Formats: sequence, structure tokens, C-alpha cells
Amino acid sequence: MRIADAQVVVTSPGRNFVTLKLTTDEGVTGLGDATLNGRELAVVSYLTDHVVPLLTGLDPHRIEDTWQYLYRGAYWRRGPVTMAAIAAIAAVDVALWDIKAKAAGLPLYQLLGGASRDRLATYGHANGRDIPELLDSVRQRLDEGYPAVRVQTGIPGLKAVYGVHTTGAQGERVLHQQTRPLVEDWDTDAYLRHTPAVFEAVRAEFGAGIPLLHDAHHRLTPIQAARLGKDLEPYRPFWLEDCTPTENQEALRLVRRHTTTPLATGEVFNTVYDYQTLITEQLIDYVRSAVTHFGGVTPLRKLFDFAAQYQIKSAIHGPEDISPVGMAAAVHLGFAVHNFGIQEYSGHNALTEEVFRHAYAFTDGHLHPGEAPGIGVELDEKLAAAHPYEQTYLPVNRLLDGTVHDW
Ligand code: CS2
Ligand code: MG
Repeated sequence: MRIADAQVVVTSPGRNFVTLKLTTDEGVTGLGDATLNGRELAVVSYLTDHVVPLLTGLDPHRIEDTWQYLYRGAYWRRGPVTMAAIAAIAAVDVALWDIKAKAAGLPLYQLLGGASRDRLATYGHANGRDIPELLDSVRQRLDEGYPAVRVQTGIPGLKAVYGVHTTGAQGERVLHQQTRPLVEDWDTDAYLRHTPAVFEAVRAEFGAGIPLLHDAHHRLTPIQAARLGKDLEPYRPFWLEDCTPTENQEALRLVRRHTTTPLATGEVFNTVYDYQTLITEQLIDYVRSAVTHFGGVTPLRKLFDFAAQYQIKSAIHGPEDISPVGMAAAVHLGFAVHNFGIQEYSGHNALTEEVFRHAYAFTDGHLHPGEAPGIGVELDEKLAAAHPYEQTYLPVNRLLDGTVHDW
């Protein structure tokens, strides 16, 4: 069997997705997600101009070798185009696993060691501009069956904050489709004062039993993160995510010294070296990388096995900007690895579900990969073509004095 064709499909069924479709000379196809939210076209170019020309004629069964060929063969790494390169390599990797599993007539998880559980526990996003709106949103997620909920709210005095949907004049949710980044505002002190009150209100309303997660989204200094972790301890969070920009891995040594609140990070990481200190010094409890942004199933499985030696668990990134192709790969991998922790799952809008028909199923707050051969996703190319790319940016965050801050 040889790779005969490679297509890069860009579609925007409500938000942009970049998908790689490989076709072998025996007609077996494979899909991979290459979506990098807000910088999609960089990956399209990396794939189209630099990777696709190398793929035709390769043996699709040589997944490890192809990964090494594309990663080491580029020479340049962990630098200016890393995330685009890694997302591109991830798409090839997942498409090759899809092909291999389809050729074997098996769902991908069977090639990864088989099922280690019957279903995957998930967490959903609850948010509100204020605490009453958040409580309603938590109730909705619990009614949908989510066993765990991430809580995010607006901050008194701030007009637009991460995780709280910006609504348009008609109250519609403003997505990221616009020609310039939305500008959000931030006041760390107000946030640090407000967040414990949010947890207190959610605990008072829903009790101590529900796992509550929170994402600080890279915004705190280490000592501020330590403060928040400590202040949330009475409410026993499931985790505090991205509490400080963890490119500075040593920062979490200080946080760890002050709080027992579990820590999660890694959605913006792209190689194991980004985690090395965090894992070997037990500075985190969950690794957050997505298949798409960590180079594919091949390297992410290795990361989970490394993390397992330190009792650190998986928590694959799963917001709506991970396409159903990336989500399918995540569910297969999460189903097979022993140190599964939890799976983030925001779901996708109806049109996206039509463009990417998938075998994985979300039932009573849990995911199952399904038994379809491969990753179990079919791309409706005609419908995809009917929704072309739309310029989009992630928001930019500024402090009240106008200084740019982490978003
Ligand atoms: C967030 C993401 O889900 C999360 O944990 O950090 O929604 C993140 O903001 C987006 O993926 C950025 O594209
Ligand atoms: Mg996050």
C-alpha cells in the first residue's frame, strides 16, 4: 500500500477547521486534524507547501518512521513555526493511524492496546457574566449529564473576560470570526478577590460532590497562582488549569510549595520537553495536550506513558476548536491508555456535526469511541466546501492601563 493523494480541506461550519485527507493506492482514506485556532492558514501553508509534496509514495503503515521523518527531517524545531509544523505532522500521524486501523478493520483504540475502560468521563464548560448566570449554566451541564464542570465567570467591573461568551446586540454568541481580535480587559486583583466567592456560591448551590475545574488561562504570576490555589482549597477544586504561563516550568515549584490544589497544564505545549521538569518534579497532576497540537497520537501516547511513571493523568484538550477529527483521535487514545484522567468535551454545532460525521458518542456525560474501523470520522467534502475559511483571531487581553496581558 502507498499514499497516492493528500488533500488539505479548510472549512468553516461556524468556526475554522483544517483537515488533512490521505488516500492510498488501494482507496483507503485517512483523516487528520490540523486546526490551530487563530493561525489556521500558517498550518495550511506548512502542510500544502512543505509536507504534502513529501507524502505521495510513502508506505502509510510506517507511522513512527513517517513521524520521525517529518519531525527530525525538518531540522528546524521548537521555534518559529513549531505549532504549525506540529499541527501539520499531527494531521499526517492521525490520518496514518486512521488508514492503518481501517486496513485492519478495527477501531483505532484496538491498535493502541484495546479498551482500558468502558467509557470516558468528561467535563463541560459552565460560564456566566455573573454568579446567578453561572449557576444556571452549571445546572444545564449537570442536567446534560456531565460528571464534572469547569466554572468561569465575568469579573465585576470588567466588560469582557475569557470563558464568558461575548454576546452580540441580539444576544447571540459572538464567536471568534472577525477581522481583528476582540479586546478583552483584565484586573488580576479583582479576579483573585472574586474567584473564591464564585466557588463558594457554586458549592453552596450544588454541594461538595461535584468536581469543579477552573482555568486561569496563563494570567497569574507564580505567587498570585499560589494565592488562588490556597484560597480555593476549602472548595476542593478538581484542578486549577494554566495558573501561570508554564513555559517557565520552574514557576510551578513555588505554586506547589503553597497549595494542594491539583494543577493542570499543557494545551499550548507541543513537545515532551515542555513538560520535562513539570513531570519529573511532580509539579502537575494532569497533562492537557491535544492530539492535534502535540504532533499526533504517536507522540501523545509516549507522553502519557512518561507521565504515568509519576502518577500524572491525561486530560486531553477538547474545546470546540478541536475538530471532531481531533476529538475522535482523543477519545480512542483516552479509551486505551491506563492513566486516563478526564476528557474535556464542549461538543460542536449541528453544522460541524454534519460536515464531520463521527462514530464517537456522548451519552450521559461520557464518551465512547464507537466500533467503526479507524478513528470513525467521515468528512462531507461537498458540505465542507460550502463553508469556506473566514478570517478569525483569538481575543487579545489588556490590563486596565492598556498593557497587553496573557489571554
Ligand atoms: C481553553 C481553550 O478549553 C480550554 O481549556 O483554554 O478553550 C482555549 O481558550 C482555546 O482552545 C484557544 O483556542
Ligand atoms: Mg485551558
